[in-house]
Amino acid sequence: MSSSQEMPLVGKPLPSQLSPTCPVHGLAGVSESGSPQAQSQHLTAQMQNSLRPLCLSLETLHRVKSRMLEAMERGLSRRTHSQATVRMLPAFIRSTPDGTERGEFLVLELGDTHLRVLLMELSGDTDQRVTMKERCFPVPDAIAQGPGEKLFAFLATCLWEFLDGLHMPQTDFELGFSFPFTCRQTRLDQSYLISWSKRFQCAGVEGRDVVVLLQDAINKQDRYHIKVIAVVNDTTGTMMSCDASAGPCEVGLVVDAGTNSCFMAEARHVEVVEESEGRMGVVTEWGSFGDDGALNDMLSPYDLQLDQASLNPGRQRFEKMISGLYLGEIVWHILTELFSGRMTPVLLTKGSVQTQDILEITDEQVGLATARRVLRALGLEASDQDCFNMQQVCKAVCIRAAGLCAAGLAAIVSHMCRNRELSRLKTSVAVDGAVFRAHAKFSQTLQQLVKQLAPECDVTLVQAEGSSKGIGMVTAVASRLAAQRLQVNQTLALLQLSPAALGTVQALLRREMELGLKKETNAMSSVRMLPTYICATPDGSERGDFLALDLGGTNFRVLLVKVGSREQGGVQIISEVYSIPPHVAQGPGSQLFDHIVECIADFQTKQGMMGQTLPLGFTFSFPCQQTSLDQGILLSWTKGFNASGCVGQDVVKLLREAVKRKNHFALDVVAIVNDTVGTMMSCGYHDPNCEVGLIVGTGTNACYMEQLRNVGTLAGEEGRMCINMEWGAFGDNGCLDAFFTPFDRQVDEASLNPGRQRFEKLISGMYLGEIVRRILLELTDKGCLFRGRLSPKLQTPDIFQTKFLSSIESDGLALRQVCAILEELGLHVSCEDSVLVREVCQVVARRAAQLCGAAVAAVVEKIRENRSLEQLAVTVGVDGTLYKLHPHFAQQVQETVRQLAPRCSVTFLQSEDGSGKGAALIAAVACRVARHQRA
Ligand code: 0WK
Ligand code: BGC
Repeated sequence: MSSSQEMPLVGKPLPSQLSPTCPVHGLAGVSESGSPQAQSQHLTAQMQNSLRPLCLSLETLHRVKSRMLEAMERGLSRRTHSQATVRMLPAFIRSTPDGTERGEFLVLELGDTHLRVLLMELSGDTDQRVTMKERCFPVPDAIAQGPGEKLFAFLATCLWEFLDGLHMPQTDFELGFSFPFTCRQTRLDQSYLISWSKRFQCAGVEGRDVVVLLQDAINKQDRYHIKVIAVVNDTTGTMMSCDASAGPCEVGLVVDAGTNSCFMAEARHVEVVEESEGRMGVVTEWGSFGDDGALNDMLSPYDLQLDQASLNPGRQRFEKMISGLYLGEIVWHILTELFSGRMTPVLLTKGSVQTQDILEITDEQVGLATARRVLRALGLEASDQDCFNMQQVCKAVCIRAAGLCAAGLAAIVSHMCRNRELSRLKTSVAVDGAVFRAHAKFSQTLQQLVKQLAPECDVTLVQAEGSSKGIGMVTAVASRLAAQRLQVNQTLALLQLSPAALGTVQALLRREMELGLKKETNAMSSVRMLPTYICATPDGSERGDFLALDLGGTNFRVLLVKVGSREQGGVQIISEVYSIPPHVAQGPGSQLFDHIVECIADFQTKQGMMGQTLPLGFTFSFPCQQTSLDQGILLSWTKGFNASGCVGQDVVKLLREAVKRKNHFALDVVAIVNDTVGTMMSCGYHDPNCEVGLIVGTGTNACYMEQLRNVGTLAGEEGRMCINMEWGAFGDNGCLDAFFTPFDRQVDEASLNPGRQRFEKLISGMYLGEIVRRILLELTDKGCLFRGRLSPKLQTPDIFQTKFLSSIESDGLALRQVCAILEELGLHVSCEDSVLVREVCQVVARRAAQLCGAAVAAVVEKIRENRSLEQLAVTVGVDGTLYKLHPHFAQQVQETVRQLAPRCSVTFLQSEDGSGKGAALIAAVACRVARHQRA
């Protein structure tokens, strides 16, 4: 009962009190354009009293909207879902049509009175032609209220009859089933009936999966092979019937015998389902909104009377105020009040006023004539005033229904806008049902009120082309997604490694390590196991100032490293980052080393160190055969480097020659160090247990402390030697071929060094983005992505940077931002596309992390066995942008090591200062040793 203070009877009410649904004030007030006869009539006080309970102000509708929003949240939340009145049932619709759907699909649409069987053909070409053949079968009461088995047998028989009638050679079909009853759906093709409604009450179906019941009935013949791939609520069928060209249509609204709505929610907000990516169709089942009393303060006495007399008192409150099954009855209750003094047997009969009639009565042209006909049929001699009153009653009831619907719809679109973090939402809403079709003003009122109740949303109502087409589209989309998923699974399966496969990689690397360590077999191994002449890790007694260079990663750095006692603050570093342009990295070697010398000179100048000659540690992150600490023959370039005239040369000598050439200053190179070794030393300074160095950045590699007796390429039995494994080349001898996918081969063939660094090309930052790009090209080609449309940009090598993987996979990144990254690449991206691209990134990065983990497991197991230990505790010093910046990489590496080396407890220590510090510490150790030897 709306409160009197809301609706003054006389005088001009405040705008907020203006009730859009009140005949006196609202849109349906004294008919502006009605017939002249209507012009002369007016609302009596009695009429106003009868209609006032139906008057809902905009304020009230805002309240309905916010209560609907709360009820929706309760339905979406895992915690409150089971008690929620608005159940928010996931429909497992993950995508809307994208215009590439093609093929022939069967639809079974069970309506309140009829069953519609339909064959829909989609051309799948640009103009997406849709042809439909259909047939309707009336559903007798005996079927609607008989045993469930009979109902499904009836559905199957109608289907066969329909197909027989088409005389088609084809016998294989996919089918979508529209079952407009409250169901708990667990998959698109699995749905359990919760409760019947409208005129259906078949025994033995509630609680059962209606797809299984239908499929079993259909399988009782073998003329046709029909697979039920989707069960759809009529609202989702309505939503999906929108023409894709009308732009995104992500809401469906049905006001027919019953009422219901659905929309495409953000999957992460639908807590009752596992899926957290992309969208998920949700059927609100808003008919039961208010069953918890949320609408009690606006129920009219007529609503209460109707409910008490209904099949399900206290339930479907919202539906009983809006839908076609009840509008007629509400009017009937009002008429029995208005004409209480002139009662007739017919008027006393429940159900004597049809919704179809009252919808017609609201029509300005024919309404009054229909009112007269209906009142006569009720046994009343109707005056013009009676007909006018009847029309006002019908208008008030219908417009209130439209108002409540608008409040519900406003709640949905505001929810979507908020959850997509949009400032403005633009969407079409597909509407269908007898009330919409028969009452033009219903849509109009709805459209106007939604604008007022959800001003942040642009909503366009689109009259659905019958939900059958929509159900066909759901089936077609389901078929498309299933076919795409198959393609995607087949493509990505190549990159998914089982624990056994990872164990094989671990064993293969171990074998290569053993081959590499032995003098006789070193040349056969793809892992060169290079001695570094580092026999000890820092012991904290190092002191002095050192210069360090760090070449080979993302940046080239020059560092001044001051090593003092812990009291003096330990190690202090001043460094400068310089770039190595590609033309320098791939030009003449002399140019590269001259460039390095220029950078040193620039640094020394800036630090006021010109004229000082400090011992220098040179981190040179490429495979070098060392014969001493300060000599290293470059075996090959890797990553983006390919400077000429260097391979086979001692790079320390090349540096010294450049210093001479430039004659800027003198250099005292005391050590050349691989970045893995520098990283191990740098971390070892803080954790003496650190005996492994790992880099996963532009490139990848590892080193570890090996027992000298095992290093067959060097003399000596006692003590240990740090071995630079150069595992990037693991598999260059073909031992890993079984693990290379076509994408890996493509990346290798297009690289600067085909056939080499094969393991690195599966793992490191320089290549992951390119692997992803090639998979995206393949999936686009197969029509699984971007509607099969490639963008020139995406066809550009190396355009998909590895840093994209890290951002695309970061948990906090909404899909909208994934779309933004892809749109930057000139792609038209759907929500599903971004979900799939994220999946591809996840699979490629996970494989890289697991392979890296398998390799670390091989190394730590080697150390454990070297020392014949049951259990080994060891620290791995790590550096590299991929390991450090990718959101899941580090954890996936550690997980794999735990699985494959359970007898090693491995601590991963991220290096703070990079390997430049390690190089300086090595220089410090070298100087200390040299001092002792001189002493
Ligand atoms: C930082 C180290 C450097 C190493 C680099 C690797 O100081 O020696 O080469 O990490 O990571 P990237 O820069 O290639 O990602
Ligand atoms: C190089 C290694 C280096 C690794 C990490 C590889 O390409 O061959 O020497 O340690 O990249 O930077």
